[in-house]
Amino acid sequence: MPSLPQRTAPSISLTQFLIEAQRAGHVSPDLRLLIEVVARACKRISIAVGKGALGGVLGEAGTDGEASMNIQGEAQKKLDVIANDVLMEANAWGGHLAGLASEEMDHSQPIPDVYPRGNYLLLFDPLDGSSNIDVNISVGTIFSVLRCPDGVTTPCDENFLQPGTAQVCAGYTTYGPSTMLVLTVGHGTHAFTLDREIGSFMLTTRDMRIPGETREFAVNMSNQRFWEAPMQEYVGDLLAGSEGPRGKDFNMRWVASMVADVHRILTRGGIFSYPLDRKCAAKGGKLRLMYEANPMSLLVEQAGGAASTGRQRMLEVQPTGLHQRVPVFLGSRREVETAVEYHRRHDGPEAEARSNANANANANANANAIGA
Ligand code: FBP
Repeated sequence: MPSLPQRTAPSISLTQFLIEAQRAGHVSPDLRLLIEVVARACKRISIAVGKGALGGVLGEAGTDGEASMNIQGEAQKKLDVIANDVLMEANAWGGHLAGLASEEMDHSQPIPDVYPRGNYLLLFDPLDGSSNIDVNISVGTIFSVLRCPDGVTTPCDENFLQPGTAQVCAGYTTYGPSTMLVLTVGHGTHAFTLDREIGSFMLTTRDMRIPGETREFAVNMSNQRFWEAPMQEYVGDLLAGSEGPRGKDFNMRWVASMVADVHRILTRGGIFSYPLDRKCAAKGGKLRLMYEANPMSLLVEQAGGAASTGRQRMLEVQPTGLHQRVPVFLGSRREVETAVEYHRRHDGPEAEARSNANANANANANANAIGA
Protein backbone atom coordinates (compact mmCIF):
# COMPACT_ATOMS: atom_id res chain seq x y z
CA MET A 1 0.00 0.00 0.00
CA PRO A 2 1.59 3.34 -1.14
CA SER A 3 2.55 5.45 1.90
CA LEU A 4 0.71 8.74 2.45
CA PRO A 5 2.74 11.79 1.33
CA GLN A 6 4.65 13.29 4.30
CA ARG A 7 3.07 16.67 5.13
CA THR A 8 6.00 19.09 5.53
CA ALA A 9 5.20 21.69 8.16
CA PRO A 10 3.59 24.56 6.25
CA SER A 11 5.90 27.56 6.40
CA ILE A 12 4.59 30.22 8.71
CA SER A 13 4.44 33.94 7.98
CA LEU A 14 6.69 36.55 9.61
CA THR A 15 3.62 37.83 11.48
CA GLN A 16 2.89 34.40 13.01
CA PHE A 17 6.61 33.88 13.79
CA LEU A 18 6.74 37.22 15.65
CA ILE A 19 3.51 36.59 17.54
CA GLU A 20 4.96 33.25 18.71
CA ALA A 21 8.20 35.06 19.66
CA GLN A 22 6.15 37.58 21.67
CA ARG A 23 4.29 34.75 23.46
CA ALA A 24 7.71 33.25 24.30
CA GLY A 25 8.76 36.62 25.77
CA HIS A 26 11.46 37.13 23.13
CA VAL A 27 10.01 40.39 21.77
CA SER A 28 7.81 43.13 23.20
CA PRO A 29 4.55 43.99 21.35
CA ASP A 30 6.15 47.27 20.26
CA LEU A 31 9.29 45.61 18.87
CA ARG A 32 7.12 43.08 17.03
CA LEU A 33 5.18 45.86 15.35
CA LEU A 34 8.39 47.80 14.57
CA ILE A 35 9.85 44.75 12.78
CA GLU A 36 6.62 44.41 10.79
CA VAL A 37 6.88 48.08 9.74
CA VAL A 38 10.50 47.65 8.58
CA ALA A 39 9.58 44.44 6.70
CA ARG A 40 6.71 46.22 4.94
CA ALA A 41 9.05 49.07 3.93
CA CYS A 42 11.50 46.52 2.52
CA LYS A 43 8.72 45.03 0.38
CA ARG A 44 8.21 48.48 -1.15
CA ILE A 45 11.97 48.83 -1.73
CA SER A 46 12.00 45.37 -3.31
CA ILE A 47 9.37 46.51 -5.81
CA ALA A 48 11.38 49.64 -6.69
CA VAL A 49 14.63 47.66 -7.07
CA GLY A 50 12.81 45.02 -9.15
CA LYS A 51 11.58 47.66 -11.59
CA GLY A 52 15.16 48.71 -12.43
CA ALA A 53 15.42 50.78 -15.63
CA LEU A 54 11.66 50.41 -16.25
CA GLY A 55 11.07 52.40 -13.06
CA GLY A 56 13.68 55.03 -13.88
CA VAL A 57 15.40 54.25 -10.57
CA LEU A 58 18.88 53.44 -11.85
CA GLY A 59 21.81 55.82 -11.87
CA GLU A 60 22.97 58.60 -9.59
CA ALA A 61 20.73 60.93 -7.61
CA GLY A 62 21.21 64.69 -7.93
CA THR A 63 20.07 67.32 -10.41
CA ASP A 64 21.54 69.15 -13.43
CA GLY A 65 24.41 66.65 -13.65
CA GLU A 66 25.36 67.51 -10.03
CA ALA A 67 25.69 64.23 -8.07
CA SER A 68 24.28 64.48 -4.52
CA MET A 69 26.82 63.32 -1.91
CA ASN A 70 26.12 61.72 1.47
CA ILE A 71 28.09 62.37 4.68
CA GLN A 72 30.43 59.53 3.68
CA GLY A 73 31.49 61.64 0.69
CA GLU A 74 29.90 59.05 -1.64
CA ALA A 75 27.71 59.92 -4.63
CA GLN A 76 24.20 58.84 -3.76
CA LYS A 77 22.35 56.52 -6.12
CA LYS A 78 18.67 57.25 -6.86
CA LEU A 79 17.77 54.01 -5.06
CA ASP A 80 19.82 55.03 -2.00
CA VAL A 81 17.57 58.08 -1.66
CA ILE A 82 14.33 56.22 -2.56
CA ALA A 83 15.05 53.43 -0.04
CA ASN A 84 15.96 55.98 2.65
CA ASP A 85 12.73 57.92 2.07
CA VAL A 86 10.61 54.74 2.16
CA LEU A 87 12.13 53.68 5.51
CA MET A 88 11.84 57.20 6.97
CA GLU A 89 8.21 57.58 5.93
CA ALA A 90 7.17 54.10 7.07
CA ASN A 91 8.75 54.47 10.52
CA ALA A 92 7.67 58.04 11.29
CA TRP A 93 4.08 57.52 12.45
CA GLY A 94 4.05 53.99 13.96
CA GLY A 95 4.72 55.08 17.54
CA HIS A 96 7.43 52.41 18.14
CA LEU A 97 10.46 54.64 17.68
CA ALA A 98 12.00 57.61 19.48
CA GLY A 99 14.49 58.25 16.69
CA LEU A 100 16.31 56.83 13.67
CA ALA A 101 19.68 57.10 11.94
CA SER A 102 20.76 56.20 8.41
CA GLU A 103 23.89 55.87 6.29
CA GLU A 104 22.33 58.52 4.03
CA MET A 105 21.74 61.12 6.76
CA ASP A 106 24.41 63.19 8.52
CA HIS A 107 22.75 63.03 11.94
CA SER A 108 20.09 60.96 13.68
CA GLN A 109 16.53 62.28 13.60
CA PRO A 110 14.04 62.16 16.47
CA ILE A 111 10.52 61.15 15.44
CA PRO A 112 8.59 64.36 14.57
CA ASP A 113 6.63 65.84 17.51
CA VAL A 114 3.33 65.32 15.64
CA TYR A 115 3.70 61.56 16.10
CA PRO A 116 3.81 59.50 19.31
CA ARG A 117 7.33 58.38 20.25
CA GLY A 118 8.27 54.87 21.31
CA ASN A 119 11.14 53.23 23.21
CA TYR A 120 13.34 52.10 20.35
CA LEU A 121 16.05 53.54 18.11
CA LEU A 122 16.42 52.28 14.51
CA LEU A 123 19.65 52.43 12.48
CA PHE A 124 19.82 51.36 8.84
CA ASP A 125 21.83 51.18 5.64
CA PRO A 126 18.87 51.70 3.29
CA LEU A 127 20.61 50.21 0.25
CA ASP A 128 23.77 48.22 0.75
CA GLY A 129 25.93 47.30 -2.23
CA SER A 130 25.30 50.55 -4.08
CA SER A 131 28.06 49.81 -6.61
CA ASN A 132 25.97 46.88 -7.85
CA ILE A 133 22.62 48.63 -8.27
CA ASP A 134 23.03 49.54 -11.96
CA VAL A 135 24.37 46.12 -12.94
CA ASN A 136 21.46 44.05 -11.57
CA ILE A 137 23.47 42.27 -8.85
CA SER A 138 21.92 41.61 -5.41
CA VAL A 139 21.71 44.60 -3.07
CA GLY A 140 20.01 44.91 0.30
CA THR A 141 18.84 46.83 3.35
CA ILE A 142 20.56 46.33 6.74
CA PHE A 143 18.98 47.39 10.06
CA SER A 144 19.69 47.39 13.79
CA VAL A 145 17.38 48.18 16.75
CA LEU A 146 18.50 49.58 20.12
CA ARG A 147 16.57 50.70 23.18
CA CYS A 148 16.25 54.45 23.68
CA PRO A 149 17.99 55.23 26.99
CA ASP A 150 15.53 55.73 29.87
CA GLY A 151 14.43 59.32 30.35
CA VAL A 152 15.47 60.38 26.83
CA THR A 153 12.46 61.66 24.86
CA THR A 154 14.30 63.52 22.06
CA PRO A 155 17.25 61.30 21.21
CA CYS A 156 20.45 62.69 19.66
CA ASP A 157 23.44 60.98 18.01
CA GLU A 158 25.07 60.18 21.39
CA ASN A 159 22.06 58.10 22.45
CA PHE A 160 22.69 55.78 19.52
CA LEU A 161 26.31 55.11 20.51
CA GLN A 162 25.61 51.78 22.23
CA PRO A 163 27.75 48.65 21.68
CA GLY A 164 26.51 45.83 19.45
CA THR A 165 25.70 43.74 22.52
CA ALA A 166 22.88 46.24 23.26
CA GLN A 167 21.03 45.44 20.01
CA VAL A 168 17.55 43.98 20.65
CA CYS A 169 17.06 43.10 16.98
CA ALA A 170 19.11 43.01 13.77
CA GLY A 171 18.34 42.03 10.21
CA TYR A 172 18.84 42.50 6.52
CA THR A 173 16.76 42.14 3.42
CA THR A 174 18.48 40.99 0.25
CA TYR A 175 16.95 41.97 -3.11
CA GLY A 176 18.17 39.22 -5.39
CA PRO A 177 16.56 36.46 -7.48
CA SER A 178 14.19 36.24 -4.52
CA THR A 179 13.71 38.81 -1.80
CA MET A 180 14.70 37.44 1.59
CA LEU A 181 14.59 38.83 5.13
CA VAL A 182 17.07 37.44 7.67
CA LEU A 183 16.32 38.35 11.28
CA THR A 184 17.40 37.87 14.89
CA VAL A 185 15.81 39.08 18.11
CA GLY A 186 18.53 37.38 20.16
CA HIS A 187 17.11 33.84 19.88
CA GLY A 188 18.73 32.44 16.79
CA THR A 189 18.87 33.70 13.20
CA HIS A 190 15.97 32.93 10.87
CA ALA A 191 15.36 33.44 7.14
CA PHE A 192 12.11 34.42 5.45
CA THR A 193 11.38 34.48 1.70
CA LEU A 194 8.94 36.99 0.20
CA ASP A 195 6.02 35.16 -1.38
CA ARG A 196 5.20 37.70 -4.08
CA GLU A 197 1.76 36.13 -4.72
CA ILE A 198 0.48 36.77 -1.21
CA GLY A 199 2.91 39.60 -0.42
CA SER A 200 4.10 37.98 2.82
CA PHE A 201 7.51 36.98 4.15
CA MET A 202 7.31 33.24 4.85
CA LEU A 203 9.70 31.38 7.18
CA THR A 204 11.97 29.22 4.98
CA THR A 205 14.90 28.52 7.35
CA ARG A 206 14.50 28.45 11.13
CA ASP A 207 17.72 28.58 13.18
CA MET A 208 20.38 29.09 10.48
CA ARG A 209 23.72 27.51 11.56
CA ILE A 210 27.11 28.51 10.13
CA PRO A 211 29.55 25.57 9.85
CA GLY A 212 32.59 26.14 12.14
CA GLU A 213 35.11 25.29 9.41
CA THR A 214 35.16 26.54 5.83
CA ARG A 215 37.13 26.48 2.55
CA GLU A 216 35.67 29.75 1.22
CA PHE A 217 36.83 33.30 1.81
CA ALA A 218 35.47 36.65 0.62
CA VAL A 219 37.68 39.74 0.37
CA ASN A 220 38.40 42.45 -2.23
CA MET A 221 41.76 41.07 -3.38
CA SER A 222 42.51 44.20 -5.40
CA ASN A 223 43.33 45.91 -2.09
CA GLN A 224 46.01 43.32 -1.21
CA ARG A 225 49.04 45.63 -1.55
CA PHE A 226 47.45 48.07 0.93
CA TRP A 227 46.83 45.45 3.64
CA GLU A 228 48.64 45.17 7.01
CA ALA A 229 51.27 42.43 7.38
CA PRO A 230 49.06 39.97 9.35
CA MET A 231 46.37 40.17 6.67
CA GLN A 232 48.94 39.68 3.89
CA GLU A 233 50.21 36.56 5.70
CA TYR A 234 46.70 35.24 6.47
CA VAL A 235 45.46 35.53 2.86
CA GLY A 236 48.84 34.37 1.54
CA ASP A 237 48.37 31.11 3.44
CA LEU A 238 44.77 30.78 2.19
CA LEU A 239 46.03 31.12 -1.39
CA ALA A 240 48.87 28.65 -0.74
CA GLY A 241 46.12 26.13 0.01
CA SER A 242 47.12 22.45 0.46
CA GLU A 243 50.77 23.28 -0.41
CA GLY A 244 50.88 25.79 2.46
CA PRO A 245 50.58 25.81 6.29
CA ARG A 246 46.76 25.59 6.13
CA GLY A 247 47.04 22.19 4.39
CA LYS A 248 43.77 22.59 2.47
CA ASP A 249 42.60 24.50 -0.62
CA PHE A 250 40.35 27.54 -0.32
CA ASN A 251 38.00 29.08 -2.90
CA MET A 252 37.24 32.80 -3.17
CA ARG A 253 34.00 34.73 -3.70
CA TRP A 254 33.40 38.54 -3.69
CA VAL A 255 30.02 40.01 -4.71
CA ALA A 256 30.88 43.50 -3.35
CA SER A 257 27.44 43.62 -1.71
CA MET A 258 27.93 42.84 1.99
CA VAL A 259 24.36 41.53 2.26
CA ALA A 260 24.93 39.01 -0.55
CA ASP A 261 28.34 37.88 0.75
CA VAL A 262 27.04 37.51 4.33
CA HIS A 263 23.88 35.72 3.16
CA ARG A 264 26.07 33.14 1.37
CA ILE A 265 28.07 32.68 4.59
CA LEU A 266 24.92 32.29 6.76
CA THR A 267 23.70 29.72 4.23
CA ARG A 268 26.86 27.58 3.64
CA GLY A 269 29.70 29.04 5.73
CA GLY A 270 32.79 31.04 4.83
CA ILE A 271 34.66 34.09 6.07
CA PHE A 272 33.96 37.68 4.96
CA SER A 273 36.58 40.33 5.61
CA TYR A 274 37.05 44.01 4.87
CA PRO A 275 40.31 44.61 6.73
CA LEU A 276 42.09 47.81 7.55
CA ASP A 277 44.27 48.95 4.65
CA ARG A 278 46.38 51.97 3.87
CA LYS A 279 43.56 53.40 1.70
CA CYS A 280 40.94 53.46 4.48
CA ALA A 281 43.21 53.50 7.58
CA ALA A 282 42.61 57.20 8.25
CA LYS A 283 38.87 56.50 8.41
CA GLY A 284 39.36 53.43 10.62
CA GLY A 285 38.12 51.04 7.93
CA LYS A 286 35.67 50.85 5.00
CA LEU A 287 32.47 49.43 6.52
CA ARG A 288 30.32 51.22 9.09
CA LEU A 289 30.03 49.86 12.65
CA MET A 290 26.49 50.95 13.60
CA TYR A 291 24.42 49.87 10.57
CA GLU A 292 26.65 47.35 8.76
CA ALA A 293 29.13 45.57 11.07
CA ASN A 294 27.06 45.41 14.28
CA PRO A 295 23.79 44.05 12.84
CA MET A 296 25.67 41.53 10.65
CA SER A 297 27.79 40.48 13.64
CA LEU A 298 24.74 39.78 15.82
CA LEU A 299 23.11 37.73 13.03
CA VAL A 300 26.34 35.75 12.53
CA GLU A 301 26.93 35.13 16.26
CA GLN A 302 23.30 34.04 16.71
CA ALA A 303 23.93 31.48 13.92
CA GLY A 304 26.98 30.06 15.72
CA GLY A 305 29.59 32.13 13.86
CA ALA A 306 32.03 34.79 15.08
CA ALA A 307 32.68 38.47 14.26
CA SER A 308 35.78 40.54 15.03
CA THR A 309 37.67 43.68 14.06
CA GLY A 310 40.69 41.36 13.83
CA ARG A 311 41.69 42.48 17.27
CA GLN A 312 38.41 42.68 19.27
CA ARG A 313 34.96 41.03 19.37
CA MET A 314 32.89 43.33 17.11
CA LEU A 315 29.86 43.48 19.41
CA GLU A 316 32.04 44.81 22.30
CA VAL A 317 33.39 47.79 20.38
CA GLN A 318 32.32 50.96 22.21
CA PRO A 319 31.04 53.29 19.43
CA THR A 320 32.41 56.83 19.25
CA GLY A 321 30.55 58.09 16.16
CA LEU A 322 27.33 57.41 14.22
CA HIS A 323 29.19 56.77 10.94
CA GLN A 324 32.28 55.21 12.53
CA ARG A 325 34.10 52.66 10.34
CA VAL A 326 35.79 49.44 11.49
CA PRO A 327 37.77 46.52 10.04
CA VAL A 328 35.50 43.46 9.69
CA PHE A 329 36.09 39.72 9.90
CA LEU A 330 32.99 37.54 10.26
CA GLY A 331 31.67 34.07 9.47
CA SER A 332 32.68 30.50 10.33
CA ARG A 333 33.85 30.62 13.95
CA ARG A 334 37.14 28.70 13.68
CA GLU A 335 38.16 30.55 10.52
CA VAL A 336 37.53 33.96 12.13
CA GLU A 337 39.53 32.80 15.19
CA THR A 338 42.36 31.80 12.82
CA ALA A 339 42.36 35.24 11.14
CA VAL A 340 42.41 36.89 14.59
CA GLU A 341 45.30 34.61 15.63
CA TYR A 342 47.41 35.95 12.70
CA HIS A 343 46.82 39.50 14.02
CA ARG A 344 47.50 38.49 17.65
CA ARG A 345 50.75 36.77 16.65
CA HIS A 346 51.83 39.81 14.61
CA ASP A 347 50.86 42.34 17.26
CA GLY A 348 52.71 40.45 20.00
CA PRO A 349 52.01 40.08 23.77
CA GLU A 350 52.04 43.85 24.60
CA ALA A 351 49.32 44.49 21.97
CA GLU A 352 47.44 41.50 23.36
CA ALA A 353 47.69 42.92 26.91
CA ARG A 354 46.52 46.28 25.55
CA SER A 355 43.56 44.77 23.67
CA ASN A 356 42.56 42.70 26.72
CA ALA A 357 42.68 45.88 28.83
CA ASN A 358 40.52 47.64 26.19
CA ALA A 359 38.11 44.70 26.09
CA ASN A 360 37.75 44.75 29.90
CA ALA A 361 37.31 48.55 29.89
CA ASN A 362 34.68 48.23 27.15
CA ALA A 363 32.98 45.32 28.94
CA ASN A 364 32.67 47.51 32.07
CA ALA A 365 31.50 50.50 29.96
CA ASN A 366 29.00 48.24 28.14
CA ALA A 367 27.69 46.82 31.43
CA ASN A 368 27.20 50.39 32.77
CA ALA A 369 25.66 51.53 29.43
CA ILE A 370 23.16 48.63 29.31
CA GLY A 371 22.39 48.92 33.05
CA ALA A 372 22.73 45.12 33.27
P1 FBP B 1 27.38 50.68 0.66
O1 FBP B 1 27.10 50.25 -0.71
O2 FBP B 1 26.20 50.70 1.54
O3 FBP B 1 28.16 51.95 0.73
O4 FBP B 1 28.28 49.48 1.33
C1 FBP B 1 29.53 49.29 1.18
C2 FBP B 1 29.83 48.10 0.27
O5 FBP B 1 29.21 48.23 -0.96
C3 FBP B 1 29.53 46.73 0.88
O6 FBP B 1 28.24 46.28 0.62
C4 FBP B 1 30.55 45.84 0.18
O7 FBP B 1 30.92 44.73 0.96
C5 FBP B 1 31.73 46.77 -0.03
O8 FBP B 1 31.24 48.11 0.09
C6 FBP B 1 32.33 46.60 -1.39
O9 FBP B 1 33.53 47.29 -1.38
P2 FBP B 1 34.46 47.32 -2.69
O10 FBP B 1 33.80 48.25 -3.63
O11 FBP B 1 35.78 47.81 -2.17
O12 FBP B 1 34.57 45.94 -3.22
